[in-house]
Amino acid sequence: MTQAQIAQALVAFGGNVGDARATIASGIAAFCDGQDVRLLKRSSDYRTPPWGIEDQPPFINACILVETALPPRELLARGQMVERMFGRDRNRETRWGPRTLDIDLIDYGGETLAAPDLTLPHPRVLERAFVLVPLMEIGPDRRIAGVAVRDALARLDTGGIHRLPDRKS
Ligand code: A4P
Ligand code: MG
Repeated sequence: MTQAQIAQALVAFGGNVGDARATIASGIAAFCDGQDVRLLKRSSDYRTPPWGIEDQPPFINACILVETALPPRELLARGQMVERMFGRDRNRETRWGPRTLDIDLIDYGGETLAAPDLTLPHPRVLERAFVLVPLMEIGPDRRIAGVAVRDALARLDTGGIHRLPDRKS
């Protein structure tokens, strides 16, 4: 019997339409089924100022560390399926604009890939405090594109990013 390759991946969740905290909680539960994708760590939720297009409501962001037997493109497809489950419709939105749920693959086992449908590590992660602040909680020493999360974050402005208390379940 061949053993599936197991990899660790970092995955970022964000949203700013509707009850984004509830959507992210349900989205993480749907993404991590405990079989193909196992949740190892989850950051707190953060309220973050909008990046890219500033004239839109604040986002809620969180990051997770998972263990998975899925190859990178299948993990991406799983994220896109979960985005659709929570009402995301790419045809009706603008790049960097408001969305119910955005799921980005930040890192997959340290692999590098540069294809239109999937770039690894995520190309804009080192510029984004809204990803790096939650990542600090789950892996400050993890290296992304050769840079430790804590060092990448030290270069950025974290103003306006607030950790939110745990939700009552
Ligand atoms: N794609 C390529 N590489 C990846 C990857 N590593 N992970 C492709 C996920 N997707 C990847 O994504 C566009 C295409 O990127 C996909 O078809 C996929 O094949 P999308 O989610 O449809 O489009 P998008 O999200 O509007 O564009 P983009 O550039 O991915 O936007 P971002 O980077 O996700 O930005 N401000 C705050 N504070 N918090 C946020 O969460 N999010 C955005 C969206 C803007 N501002 C924000 C936040
Ligand atoms: Mg995206």
